[in-house]
Amino acid sequence: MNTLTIRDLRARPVTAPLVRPLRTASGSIEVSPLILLDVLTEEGITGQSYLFGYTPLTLKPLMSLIEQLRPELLGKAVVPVERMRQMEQRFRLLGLQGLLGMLVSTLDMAYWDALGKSANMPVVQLLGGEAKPVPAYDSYGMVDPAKDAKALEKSLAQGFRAIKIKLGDSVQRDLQMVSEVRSIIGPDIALMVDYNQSLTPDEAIRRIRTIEKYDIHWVEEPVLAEDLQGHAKVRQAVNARLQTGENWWFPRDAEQALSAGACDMMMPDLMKIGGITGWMSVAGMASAASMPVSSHIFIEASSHVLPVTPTCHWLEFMDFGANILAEPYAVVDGKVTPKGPGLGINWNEDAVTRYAMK
Ligand code: SMN
Ligand code: MG
Repeated sequence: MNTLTIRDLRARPVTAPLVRPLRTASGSIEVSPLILLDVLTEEGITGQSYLFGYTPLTLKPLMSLIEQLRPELLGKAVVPVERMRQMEQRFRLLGLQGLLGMLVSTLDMAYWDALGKSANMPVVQLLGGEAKPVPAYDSYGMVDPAKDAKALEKSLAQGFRAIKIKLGDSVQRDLQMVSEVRSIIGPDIALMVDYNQSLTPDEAIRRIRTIEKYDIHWVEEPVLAEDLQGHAKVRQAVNARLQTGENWWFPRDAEQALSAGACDMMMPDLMKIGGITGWMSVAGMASAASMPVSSHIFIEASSHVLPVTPTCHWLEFMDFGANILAEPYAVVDGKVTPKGPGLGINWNEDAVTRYAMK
């Protein structure tokens, strides 16, 4: 395999409709604000990945950041570990968080995609693994059990064996949501809940105790993501297992959460943890700590890294890319199988034109 050289970057902002708008205790997401990134190489291979901006207002600043960073990457080799080192050194004074961290991680995913395409292999295989199916859970926002009963039944009919819902409304609403969803899905389906950082540690302890009887598979981000001591305090006080990680920046944040005893399981986000390169070092830490690892959004790339994660747990099925991909990833029998070459991503050009950010 010859080394690839970066010839250019192409970035296109889109705001695509969501298959299922997302309501959380910390705000709603009505559209999917994405930057579609192409890393063009001298050799003719193009690495692709997408960045999820959370809100459309991040897209213009990100486009400008890409334009500014571009000259520093042109002519460089597509060697993800070296590019990560370059970014760490270049931005040591500023730090790699926020929009810059998202961009650096997204670039990393595109490099890995290019390498996979160049080797004509799915990325999972390049990482030393097999393209095997990963169990997925269907990820909902806050639900209205009466209105959403049909959707939940459909999830089960698709083969999902686990469902996540968002909590953090009033205590009564939360209790009602959990008890009604549990009765719709029955006792054999794993039920996860996510408070999206909305509670104080004391509130979290009280409120989690009221839902524990519904057999909760994990309780996610009950308190502020960066409050590692708060997570640890809640974890000590309740029976349910604590899940967190989607807001960790790069592998060092994972290490700090582990040291603080903040969680029983983790769910790093590829776009915040340092892309595939960052994920792989966290996978090592998690394995050494015997801690289950699930993914956060980014279905496509996550399906490639989970099979090479020794303590692989669940893939989150929340689809922000469905409407701009030529062949969105599907769930078969409740599982997602990585596709190649690369990350198995191709843009649906008609959709990209239709949903281009105005
Ligand atoms: C979530 C929050 C924001 C965007 C996507 C997903 C959520 C989750 O916390 O875990 O699914
Ligand atoms: Mg979450």
